[in-house]
Amino acid sequence: MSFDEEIRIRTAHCNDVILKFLPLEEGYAKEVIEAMNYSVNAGGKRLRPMFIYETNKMYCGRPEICEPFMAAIEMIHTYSLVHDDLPEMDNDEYRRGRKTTHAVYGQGMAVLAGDGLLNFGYETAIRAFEAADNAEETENIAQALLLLAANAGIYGMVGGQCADLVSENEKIDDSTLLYIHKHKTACMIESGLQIGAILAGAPSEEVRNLGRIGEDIGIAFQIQDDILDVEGNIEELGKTIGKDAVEGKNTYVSIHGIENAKADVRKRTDEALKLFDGLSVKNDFLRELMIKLVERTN
Ligand code: GRG
Repeated sequence: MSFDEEIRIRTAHCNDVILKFLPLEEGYAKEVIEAMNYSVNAGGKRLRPMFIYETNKMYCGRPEICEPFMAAIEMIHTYSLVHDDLPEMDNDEYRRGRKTTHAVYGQGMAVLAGDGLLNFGYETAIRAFEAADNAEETENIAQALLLLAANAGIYGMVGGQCADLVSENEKIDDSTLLYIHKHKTACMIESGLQIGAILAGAPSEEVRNLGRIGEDIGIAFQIQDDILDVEGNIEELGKTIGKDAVEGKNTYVSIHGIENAKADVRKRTDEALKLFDGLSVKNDFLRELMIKLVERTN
């Protein structure tokens, strides 16, 4: 089977899992639930739930425990995209190949849909307790919940988005840019890789290393995003090229130059793969997925 076919099968599996947990479009809150489901059903690569599923499988976890977290992380990720697309933030009209949530439902409803997805995400993850069979599983779920909330919150993705907003139209140094990339992008990737392992009761040393792998891959993923905005192909990317430069954004390329950016992607990827190969269990699919992500052209 080709790798693209393997990705297609796994994405379909993630979609099936997410669908099981989406709220029913009924009652007085029907409009906001429709807007929430519209955003989630718009598709996307489903990377974060895929990471949870793959590391959970590596350490022989139970699907009943990891599935609520797979759906939850995608809901939380989708809320961040819905809010990021709003006119007051990135002001985007298209996302995942369709009109953005505010373009279809209006800004007020898009804010609410994001709020709804964030809260329903946690509500969904908490449901994993219902499937816990023993004290160890209960403890693992509590630990995974804390990690999810910490990586999505003010010391994670929200913190990164804040630093990004504050530094708009300002010159920033490379440590501020690294803070933004790590928190805005890498935290939720780290979270995915670690949550699957935690839920399966993986040794804490391995969970720590998965965090370092996620940080390197997440930052490399974002640097590659910056590179593609300069060198990408419009047809392949399906979006405008050069937007960062036109808007005067601080990117890895604008601060370090394109060659250094490419070298850093390679260095971070190599470091992540070395750590990954040192784990006590293997996952060839996940290894290849990480390489494909940082080498992507779209
Ligand atoms: C509003 C709190 C808040 C945070 C927004 C996600 C985000 C933070 C901003 C979106 C802009 C951006 C380039 C973020 C970096 C992370 C990133 C590349 C997100 C897109 O993730 P993918 O590529 O998207 O996994 P899909 O659509 O495939 O799920």
